[in-house]
Amino acid sequence: MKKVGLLLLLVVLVLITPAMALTSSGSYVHPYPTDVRVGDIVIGHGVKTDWLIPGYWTHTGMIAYYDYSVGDWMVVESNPDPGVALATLSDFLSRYDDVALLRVTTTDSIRSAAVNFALSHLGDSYDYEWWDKEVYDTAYYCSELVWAAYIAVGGPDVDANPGWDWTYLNGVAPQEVYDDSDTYVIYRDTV
Ligand SMILES: [Ca+2]
Ligand SMILES: [Ca+2]
Ligand SMILES: [Ca+2]
Repeated sequence: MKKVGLLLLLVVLVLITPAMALTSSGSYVHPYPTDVRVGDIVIGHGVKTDWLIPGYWTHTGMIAYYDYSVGDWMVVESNPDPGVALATLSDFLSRYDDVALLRVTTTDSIRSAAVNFALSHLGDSYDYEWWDKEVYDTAYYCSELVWAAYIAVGGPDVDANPGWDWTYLNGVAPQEVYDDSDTYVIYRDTV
């Protein structure tokens, strides 16, 4: 009986630990970033997908434009469902316990061109081939889209390990975008 009680306590602890950082609506609360620019890269750490994605960071997207009717920045991102699509920055931030905003060391015109490339792929499907990356494709995983958008328009290579790597193979993981010397952190919030 004592063992069952201990086990129960453990289960409860495991259940409440991530839940403590959640609001009643089941999402994380972060202060809204004040310094946001078109082409910035937003990155998140998802508790649920942590085991699956190599590196600490699990998802990334790109700041596309400010939507005055919504009153929020829009992020272009690729997720398994529905593929390449738009989300509000508020929604993006609410999904992750740890979030960061990265700025790419380049010009504003390259940043806008990168966004236009990503937007031209809206509706493309998700790519599960994480071990590889292509600039011109009809399927992208999250960090592949961000990386391809900058490469396609003559911007910097935001993959910290452009070639073969034992952890990331030939792909580009959110962690590699975070680690790359062509990006720097302008915002970070951990719940
Ligand atoms: Ca691809
Ligand atoms: Ca680089
Ligand atoms: Ca890489």
